[in-house]
Amino acid sequence: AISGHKNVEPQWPNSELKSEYDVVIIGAGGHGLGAAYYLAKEHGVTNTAVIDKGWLGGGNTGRNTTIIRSNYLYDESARLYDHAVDLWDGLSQELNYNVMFSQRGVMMLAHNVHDVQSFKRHIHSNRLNGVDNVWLSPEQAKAKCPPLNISSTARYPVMGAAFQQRAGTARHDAVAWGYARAAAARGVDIVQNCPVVRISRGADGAVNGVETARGFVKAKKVAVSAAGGTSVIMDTAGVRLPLESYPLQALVSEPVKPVCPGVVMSNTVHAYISQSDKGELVIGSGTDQYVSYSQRGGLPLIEHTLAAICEVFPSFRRMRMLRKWGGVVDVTPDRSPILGKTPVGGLYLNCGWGTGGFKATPGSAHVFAHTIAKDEPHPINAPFTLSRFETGRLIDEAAAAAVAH
Ligand code: PYC
Repeated sequence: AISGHKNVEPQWPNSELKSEYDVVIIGAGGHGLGAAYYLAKEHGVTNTAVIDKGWLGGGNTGRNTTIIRSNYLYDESARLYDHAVDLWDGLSQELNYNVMFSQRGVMMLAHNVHDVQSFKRHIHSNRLNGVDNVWLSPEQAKAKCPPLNISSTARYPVMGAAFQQRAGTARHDAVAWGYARAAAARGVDIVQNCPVVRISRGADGAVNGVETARGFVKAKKVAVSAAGGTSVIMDTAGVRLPLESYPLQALVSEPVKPVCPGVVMSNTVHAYISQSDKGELVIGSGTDQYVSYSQRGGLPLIEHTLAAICEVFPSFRRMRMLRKWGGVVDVTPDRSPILGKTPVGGLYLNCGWGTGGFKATPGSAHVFAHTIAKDEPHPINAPFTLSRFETGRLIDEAAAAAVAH
């Protein structure tokens, strides 16, 4: 939209699609644009197109609640998500674009004995992996977020919380725009409103291009970073994936003065909240319980979320909600991403992030670029293979994934 306004310099050109590229990336969200940026910057690969069926950042990058954290249970995940936190810290300088990364802390509330045990297990595991995460008493939790109801008679009593200080939020659009501008400056073509309808394979079985709404484009390598649309586009290359796509909804309230300093997640009741720099309460829900590719969800889900928010933060009961939206999250059976090579030569896959995609953006993009450039995984994404669903070496992060999905 910005580039359509009068007297505003476009921040990146709206490129014409060429007939041939070294790399075509499907999906112009943060992950795809970031991969194009790191391919150019760190591997010298600049003959790249990032193609999107809609507008840049219009998928899950622009439709999430911007939570960033790395307090996952297993070593593999801690390395991956903490690599992302390390890159978030410094991304504004790296891109010369203010992505408003704010390490305001993420607090996960424990409402029952199971939560207490599970979060303490995560804290111990995180410490062994060098990931900061500490246990807070109910009083310490309230000191960090005064509107929190810690009464022992509350419907959802707060028995303590896990708190990661290095975690926080960033400005979602700015992440896409920053990577887009920086990638375009290094020669990457960004092509919007151009659906890819088929991934094409040659006689040797390897990819040789993509069929788009604007014609065929030859490519030596094709990388898919298409979130909820992944299974449909990968099917055209003959690759079936263990993915299900679900709507995930969020909503914002009218703006108020600062009242909620950090991010508070209540995984048990499927509600999480933070306050944007504009003052709006940003509230997220669990996934709808049916598969769908629609970027909206059912009202009962957000009614449930708001009912939970009102119990946990009674002073928010009279807030009015302004807008709601939905993204489409692609979910694997172990709630960890698939990030690496595929059985098809020259075809690379970045998907299955469920509710965890935004927080991973720079780390995922960085190791995905390495994988594409070198045709082998970076040590950090090596465990996140597609083949783990055949071998059984799963990375089960269902408990760390925060909300039911
Ligand atoms: O931080 O895992 C998360 C999360 C879940 C839903 C939205 N963010």
